[in-house]
Amino acid sequence: MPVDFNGRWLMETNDNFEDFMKVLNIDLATRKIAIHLSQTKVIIQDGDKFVIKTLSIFRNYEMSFTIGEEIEEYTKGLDNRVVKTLITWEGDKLVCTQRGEKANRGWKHWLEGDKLHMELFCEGVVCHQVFKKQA
Ligand code: YOG
Repeated sequence: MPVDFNGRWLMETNDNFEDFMKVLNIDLATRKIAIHLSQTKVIIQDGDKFVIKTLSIFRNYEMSFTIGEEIEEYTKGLDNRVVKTLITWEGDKLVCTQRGEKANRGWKHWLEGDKLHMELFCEGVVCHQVFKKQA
C-alpha cells in the first residue's frame, strides 16, 4: 500500500521560508507579504497521479503530475521560472527534483503520524513546513 497524502492540510510551521524565498530571488515587498501567509495544501492522489494545490489569501499555485513522468513546470506566481520536474517515490517519501537555472532544487513530502511534512530545498537552503490535517 502506498502512502495516502489525500486531504486538506493546514500550515502549522514554516521554518526558514525567508531564506528560501531569498535564494529564489523573491523581491522584498513580496517576501514581506508571503512570510505571514498561512498556506493550505489540497492533495488529490489517485494511484500515481497527483494534483497538489497550495492555497493562500495572496496567491494560489497548482500542479499536476504522474510519478516517474518528467514535466515542464512553470512556477507561475512563485519565482516564475521554467524547470524540468520529476517526482518519484523514495520509500514512503514523495521526492521532486526541479532541474533548471537553480542548482539542487526540489521538494519532498512525507507523513509523520497525522502531520504532513514538506521540505523545500534550493542551492543548499532548506525550508521545512509542517501541516495538520483538516478535520
Ligand atoms: O509545492 O512547489 O506541495 O506544487 C512555495 C513558495 C507565495 C508567493 C509554495 C505564495 C516559494 C511568493 C509552493 C504561497 C516561494 C513567494 C502560496 C511550493 C516563492 C514565492 C502559493 C510547491 C509543491 C509541493 C506542489
